[in-house]
Amino acid sequence: MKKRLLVGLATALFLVSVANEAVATATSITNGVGALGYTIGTPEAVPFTLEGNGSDDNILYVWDEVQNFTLTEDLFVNRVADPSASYVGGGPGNYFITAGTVVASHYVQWDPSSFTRVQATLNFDSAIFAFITNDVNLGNSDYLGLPGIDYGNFGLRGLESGDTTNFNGGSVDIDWLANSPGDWTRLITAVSPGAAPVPEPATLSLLGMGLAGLAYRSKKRITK
Ligand SMILES: [Ca+2]
Ligand SMILES: [Ca+2]
Ligand SMILES: [Ca+2]
Repeated sequence: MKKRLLVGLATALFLVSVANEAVATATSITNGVGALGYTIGTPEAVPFTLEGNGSDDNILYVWDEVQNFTLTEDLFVNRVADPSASYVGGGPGNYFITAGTVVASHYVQWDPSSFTRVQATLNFDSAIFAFITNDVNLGNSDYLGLPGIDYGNFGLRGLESGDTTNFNGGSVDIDWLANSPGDWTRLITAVSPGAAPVPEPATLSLLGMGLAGLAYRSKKRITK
């Protein structure tokens, strides 16, 4: 009776906690040179609006966005780790990750107060597929952003030709020079073992109905 209700509640809490772990797949930033700090997380508490030169803090940030999402349309990217991979379409200048691929998304921010170069190795718990580095593709992929962040529409947020991104499995070496506004990129990885997909509303409502049913039944038994 009450025990079953408690089991139901514990299951719900467990599922909610699994959902919260959906943002934990950037594992570390190593070999850092040039920044004042290296942070896995957002520059401000969510919700917030990103602005060019809004942080200007010389800290390199990496945060996780939508996790383990099945692409419903081709996702245009700029730099791919393996151009011959089965999930890659297009060619130089118009690469894309094909619809149906399951991806995890992450964002990188380097917003120094004056011309400053940062070097670092960004490490993830799954293979890196691609970087999205230009303004148009960034804007078109903001649906993969972390809910609660308005990614803004300021120009020159992407990378410039001298900014390097060297892929190595679940890690990437970056060497970026920026000033105003800075360098922002979206990094696409394979499905992440460290993150559960965010439960869909249908799953949540089913869960709610299940709990309501359990509560009703246990109440009924107690009344009896
Ligand atoms: Ca700046
Ligand atoms: Ca740059
Ligand atoms: Ca830039």
